Amino acid sequence: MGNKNLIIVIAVIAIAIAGIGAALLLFNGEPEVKDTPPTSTDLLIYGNANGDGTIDSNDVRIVENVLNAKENYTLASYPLADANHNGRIDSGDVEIVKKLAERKETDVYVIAQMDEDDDPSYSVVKVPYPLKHVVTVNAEVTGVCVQLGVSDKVAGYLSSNYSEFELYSLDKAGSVNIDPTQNRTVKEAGYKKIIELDTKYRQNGGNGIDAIFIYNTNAIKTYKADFETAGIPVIHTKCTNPRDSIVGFRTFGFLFGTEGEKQGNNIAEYTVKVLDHVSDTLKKNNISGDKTTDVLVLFSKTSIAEANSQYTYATQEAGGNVINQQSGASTKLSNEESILTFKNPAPEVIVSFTTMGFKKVTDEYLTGNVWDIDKLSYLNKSPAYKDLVYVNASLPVSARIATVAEVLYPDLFKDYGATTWQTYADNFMPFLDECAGDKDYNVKTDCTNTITYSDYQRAGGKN
Ligand SMILES: [Ca+2]
Ligand SMILES: [Ca+2]
Repeated sequence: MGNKNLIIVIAVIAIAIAGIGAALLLFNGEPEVKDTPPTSTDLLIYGNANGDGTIDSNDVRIVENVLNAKENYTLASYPLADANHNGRIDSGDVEIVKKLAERKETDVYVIAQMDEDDDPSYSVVKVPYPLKHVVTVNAEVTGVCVQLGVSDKVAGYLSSNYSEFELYSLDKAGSVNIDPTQNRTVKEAGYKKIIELDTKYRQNGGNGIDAIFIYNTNAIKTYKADFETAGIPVIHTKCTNPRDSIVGFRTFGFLFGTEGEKQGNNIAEYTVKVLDHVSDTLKKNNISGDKTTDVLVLFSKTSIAEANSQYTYATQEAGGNVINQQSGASTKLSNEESILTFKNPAPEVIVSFTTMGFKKVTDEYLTGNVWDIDKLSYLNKSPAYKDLVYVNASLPVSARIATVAEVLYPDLFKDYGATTWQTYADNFMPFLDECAGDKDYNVKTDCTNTITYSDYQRAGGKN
């Protein structure tokens, strides 16, 4: 063995030992030192001074160093060190970050995930840690809580169109539907029910409803001021946007205490793994530029996805060239011409995201809702008419992207949609086994993930 090789071997062993040392230290609760000022953050919580994916002794040390004006430690470099969010560094920041590092009860300031045009007064929200009772409005955020395994913390949810599979863990935990007549917006009945729940959970010195999770401002519309008066914080999330979901699952998982934190981190890591696999596979096969598939992205059957829609992002992460990147609000297809405006380039595939729950849809649904109902008939004017694929919008982010990647590049991602979804269901939604007839949830036989034109024909569709 030459000297050079020996040095390499020693270096490798040294790294391995350092790795073991770091692992042992982690096991004993002492994390490796991470003191560099953050350029972005994996966990949107004030007190996460170094911006990594957790709050630990590193953050405590940084906040103390900033407080003591140690060289190179300023609030400007470590803006998240302001744990009590009062614009300056003080002993209150140290107090909060120490409690968070030990996962003890405290007030915590969380950064909301919002669209640019959302009300900036929502951008930082104070909530009690850990969250014990929340309300979720919108299927997106309800799904996140279910996937985080914190259904027992969801005092109430709003939705009218869930299947019993999706509701299983919520029903089992005694969570209530705050207004079965509404799907995405809190109206009077829902507002009253939330206040009722808040009163219930304030008894015996409780905090009441710790937070309402929403997907967009439409969710609570005119009730914003009323919830402020009632002292119920509202948290925006963009948890179904691929990249936002990674930070979102870490952040909102963290807020629910150690179990939610663990599950949120695992989901975030799995999502990163799937996104990396898709982009690596595309890169390895030189799929870029002209070689990408041109896609028209629809949702809710006749709506054209806008540039910052969760569906546009999902399709782009799956390697699609989205041809309908219009700015502003999503618009509806209204006539034959509206589908023909997309011709330069023309779509090779139309991906249409439609909420189908976690169950298999019936042939009647397939023939009655897909392609041949009157208002959709103009879809058959598109040159990509028979290349329209409905993708189940209920699928979690990683499964959704894997499924779209398979739709767009079937040779490169054969079976990847189903294997990703099955892995996700097995690891993060074990309750689905209890829903399945044979007590073993199989995404291929128990769920409809996509509907193609040939599926439609097989079911008896004639258009
Ligand atoms: Ca940290
Ligand atoms: Ca402060």
